[in-house]
Amino acid sequence: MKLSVSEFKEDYIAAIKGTSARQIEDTTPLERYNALGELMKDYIGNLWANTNKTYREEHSKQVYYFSMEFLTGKFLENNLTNLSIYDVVEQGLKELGISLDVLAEVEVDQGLGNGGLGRLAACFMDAMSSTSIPGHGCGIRYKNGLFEQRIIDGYQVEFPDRWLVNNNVWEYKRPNKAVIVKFNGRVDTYMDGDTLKFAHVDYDAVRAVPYDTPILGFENNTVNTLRLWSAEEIDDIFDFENFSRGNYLSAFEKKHSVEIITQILYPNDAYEEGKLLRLKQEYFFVSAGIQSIFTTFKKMGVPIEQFSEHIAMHINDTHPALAVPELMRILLDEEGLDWDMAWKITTSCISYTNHTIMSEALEKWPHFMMRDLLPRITMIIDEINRRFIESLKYVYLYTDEEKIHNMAIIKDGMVKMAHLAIVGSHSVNGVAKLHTEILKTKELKDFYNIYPTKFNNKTNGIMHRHWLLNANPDLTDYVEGLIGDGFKKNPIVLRDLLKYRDDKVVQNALFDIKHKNKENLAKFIYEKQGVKIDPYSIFDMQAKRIHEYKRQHLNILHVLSLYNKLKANPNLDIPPRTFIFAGKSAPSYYVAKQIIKLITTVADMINNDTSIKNKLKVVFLPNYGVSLASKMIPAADVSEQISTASKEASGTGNMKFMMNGAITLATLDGANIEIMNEVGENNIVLFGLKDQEVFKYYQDGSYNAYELYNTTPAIKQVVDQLVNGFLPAAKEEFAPIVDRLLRFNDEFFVLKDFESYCDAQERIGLYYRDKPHWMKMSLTNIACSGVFSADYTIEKYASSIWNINRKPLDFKL
Ligand code: H53
Repeated sequence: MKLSVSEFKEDYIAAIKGTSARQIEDTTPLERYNALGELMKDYIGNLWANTNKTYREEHSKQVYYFSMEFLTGKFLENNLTNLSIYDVVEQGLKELGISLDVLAEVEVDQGLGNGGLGRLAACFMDAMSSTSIPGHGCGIRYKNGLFEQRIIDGYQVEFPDRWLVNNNVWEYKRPNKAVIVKFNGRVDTYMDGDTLKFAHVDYDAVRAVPYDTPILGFENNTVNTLRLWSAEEIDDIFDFENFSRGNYLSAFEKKHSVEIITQILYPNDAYEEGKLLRLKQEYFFVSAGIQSIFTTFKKMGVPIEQFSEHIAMHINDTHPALAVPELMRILLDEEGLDWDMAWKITTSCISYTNHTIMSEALEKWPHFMMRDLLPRITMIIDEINRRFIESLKYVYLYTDEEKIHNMAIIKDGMVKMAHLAIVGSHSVNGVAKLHTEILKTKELKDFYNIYPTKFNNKTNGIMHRHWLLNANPDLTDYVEGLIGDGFKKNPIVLRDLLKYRDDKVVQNALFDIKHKNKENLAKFIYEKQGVKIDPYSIFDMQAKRIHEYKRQHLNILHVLSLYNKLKANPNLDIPPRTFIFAGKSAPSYYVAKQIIKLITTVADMINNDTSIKNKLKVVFLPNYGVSLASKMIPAADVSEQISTASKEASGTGNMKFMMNGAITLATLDGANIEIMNEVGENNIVLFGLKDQEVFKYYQDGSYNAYELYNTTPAIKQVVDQLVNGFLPAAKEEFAPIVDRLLRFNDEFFVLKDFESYCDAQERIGLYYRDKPHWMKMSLTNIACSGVFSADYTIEKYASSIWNINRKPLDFKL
């Protein structure tokens, strides 16, 4: 938008008065931040209203992205960038004696997600707006986001994330758009003429109130909506009779039982606990979301039979899979359609993304639990299942009972949500090429055989404007100076950098930018943790959820082996290295928490040992989230993407690191393979088993971790050090980790890949010492990262799944 510094200052002074009723010099940073937020909302408001008006008038097909998680982080800087007023606002504030950086720090992360899945949803929101696709998010407004992680005595300790205490300036509460969601009760049947009808009666009503956040596209005037639902009390839920009899507390009980639904985000990534409250959350936001979609649809005045020509609904993993029976319920019971028509509309509307093959992450609900909580929905699922089994009997001519049993939606008293999602949608996609291949050939093979055209791949993507433009402004400016600003809208243009691959001036400049980012991070680490790290050392980072399959323990075992080498020979000539870890463990995942304790214990030992002459440092940065990632990633030299092959569906951190010039140290897993294909094998460092080898070992059982440990001194030494008193920790402290590696035969092949990983690390050291070689690799990574922009990913979803054509909006602010 067009805005001069003086116009901004005038607007801002008025906003300060309007929001805080104080003189600017008397206001706190929070008041200043809120005033800026309100002003931005004013700027955005016009565009938002215009976008909606255009969508309405043009009957544009809308897509609704249903996700339990949206890990959006902060909005201020993104919004400034997308309105292209960052510099004007920074200058205007400066003239008023205010630092934009300080205000940006006031904003708290909107941490309504666990990790990759939630962050992907947030990146997709930005990408839909930025590519002018009419796409909106539908999720839950949790009062408590993902817990705050602190490290106390080396252990992870969880604290609540009360992100709403200071209000959320970006959202609009829309009480007039509230809807009722029904739980429990029973279903009565009755005849209406010749038709059998169903009535859900004696239910508990919960009021779902939407909070809307504008999602601004990059310099294109498009503003879509992220709608998050909150469970709130309704007057008749509050028990006045009880209250007036003096039972104050119990009068609030019902209110509490309603509000609890959106109190907390379950802190598990890729693991399902199967709790009733979680099922309630799932139905709550799906039902509320679909009801509000119907309200919008009705305003179009289009016949219901054409619903799927105007509406697409995407389900992010199986968490929103109840969209299938909920849409059926509305079409059957409220719109009066027959089953076949309702089913046709439902399956043409809904599409599903699978994010994992790990069995512990695949959702199943006890049928009895679902039937009590959602009686009508469960009836519909029963009927979908019955019809599906009938169709399978026809396909397999009743010969393969076992296959039919395994593919059923309801099996052994459990409702399998992935099966429901596949049967009820027209598209099933994986999130990286390898992942999709594994779905087709292994995990979902039977479904692929009967529905081959449903399956497709959509490799994940990232919001390059955040991870490059916002997070790394110096690199962005430099790149712009070399190749122009086309990459901001069309990041594939970053490839133009390749012509500078051997240019020493460019290499040195890129080295200096990285070095400055490293100095900033070193300063931050020193301030936060008191640990001094050398910005000339290799910054080697593993930042992601802590999980055995992601193998942070492989990384720390190598650190231990490097330490042993340095102890044996303090003059060993290696480039100094700093290993930086960050990530949260699910609170109930004991081994993962012990891995954190192992990292912090090794860190304490190494960082305090002066005999190794500062050649090695280890840091664990607490409370990993979008903001911390934005500080870390621009400073990384090495990106650790070392999951057991086949386990990481895609990964997206890998893309963010490469875009900032880090070299990926990788297994051939998830999107690492596609990164390798982009940059070439010379610009990535590979190691470890391949997916087929992993499958073979699982199948033939020929891997024996204990034997490997006994016959490989390098492995034996580090594993023993975990439990022989070498580490400054109780002797039994790390026994559970060793048990997983030896007694339980190392499910994730940590020991099997150990030597290959150590070799790869050695290569990293050699390459780093050859600065021109390293900088050439680094530049190649930046140059080839553009294809991983979520803009491209989302365009593929839009054209090949949602059947939506992008249409840039042409009004101006
Ligand atoms: O989803 C990411 C992938 C990543 C995968 C992750 C994920 C979750 O964060 C949570 C549950 C789940 O099943 C999968 O682990 O590989 O990049 C986005 O697709």
